[in-house]
Amino acid sequence: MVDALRVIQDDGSTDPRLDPKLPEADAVRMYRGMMLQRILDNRMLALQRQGRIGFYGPSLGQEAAIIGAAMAMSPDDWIVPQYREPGAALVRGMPLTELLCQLMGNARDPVHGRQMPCHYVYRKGNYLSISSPVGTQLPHAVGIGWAMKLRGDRAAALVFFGDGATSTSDFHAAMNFAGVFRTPTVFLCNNNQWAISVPVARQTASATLAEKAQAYGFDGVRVDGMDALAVYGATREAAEAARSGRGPTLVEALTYRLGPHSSSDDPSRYRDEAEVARWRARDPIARFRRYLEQAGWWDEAREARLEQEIGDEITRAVQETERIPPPPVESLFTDVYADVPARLREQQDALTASLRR
Ligand SMILES: Cc1ncc(C[n+]2csc(CCOP(=O)(O)OP(=O)(O)O)c2C)c(N)n1
Ligand SMILES: [Mg+2]
Repeated sequence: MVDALRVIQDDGSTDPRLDPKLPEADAVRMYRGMMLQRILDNRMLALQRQGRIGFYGPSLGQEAAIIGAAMAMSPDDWIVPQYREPGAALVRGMPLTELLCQLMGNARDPVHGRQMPCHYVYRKGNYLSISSPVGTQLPHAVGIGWAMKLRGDRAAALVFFGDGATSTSDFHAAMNFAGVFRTPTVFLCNNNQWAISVPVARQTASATLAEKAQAYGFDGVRVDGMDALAVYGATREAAEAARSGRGPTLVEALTYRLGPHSSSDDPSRYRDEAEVARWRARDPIARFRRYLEQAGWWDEAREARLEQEIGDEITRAVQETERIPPPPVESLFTDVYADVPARLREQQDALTASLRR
């Protein structure tokens, strides 16, 4: 069905020429990352419907592309996210409660409730804050890579973006600069077939998105994005090329956005349920589970234990996060100016006085 690089077959067996031969612990960690992302999505969508968080953007169907790519990167590399990759932040070691604090915009939210929900940042894990306008993260990632190259760091920057972002001028600027200056950039395009209600056929007249790399003078590769090992292998190769001075690569991961664009969207208004069902049959998590089972690393009991463990972990984190109060009102005035200007100080004093009354 998909003319793209593929490692895990439908029955869970792998192509021996392409299998990255992950040790059991890494393979299980990859599965856990995907399961955590999926269970978290379901729980957060439910919390949003209950009015306990304001907004959520799920990754349903894209777990393999997100976790596979994130796990292919080294700790010194940077990850520049789009907005659908909390799973990648968790791979980087972001504590679940910190992620939930961002979603709730409370006093322990690293960005003090000033970002939109789902705009995670995890500085300790080299995970850049999200910028909302589509495609703007692409030049940021190329800039990070360019800085690394100038400093002589042996590291790469991975940037996530969608099929819709390939229509932006920032995509061109980033790809062109990366090609000319051979920056250590891994462009990971999650082609999930839709940009909210606009299908990918309306974004481009090219047969693939991967082939766009050719025009910028570097390699593009198309992988089955429902196959975590295919994404992992292609991203790892691209990251190694980047770190060793061979410049950027574009990886197009063919996926499908199985869920709504966000908690504010109803996709049944613009797309055919039969198309969704066709892609649902290729579920990346079910396929990876078959691979684990074939390797003799998984069974019903381990599955049940994992689900229980992740469910409990999320429950505990939600309970803890919901007890944290909102950011103090005075924080409105912090973090912007090193020396607060007089007129702002006046407003701050007026606010403090009025709060005291
Ligand atoms: C410049 C800009 N235009 C429009 C929007 C509204 N918007 C948010 S996400 C999105 C679609 C992006 O689609 P894609 O790049 O395919 O990513 P996906 O959501 O499918 O992961 C749009 C149009 C925006 N955030 N920024
Ligand atoms: Mg898309």
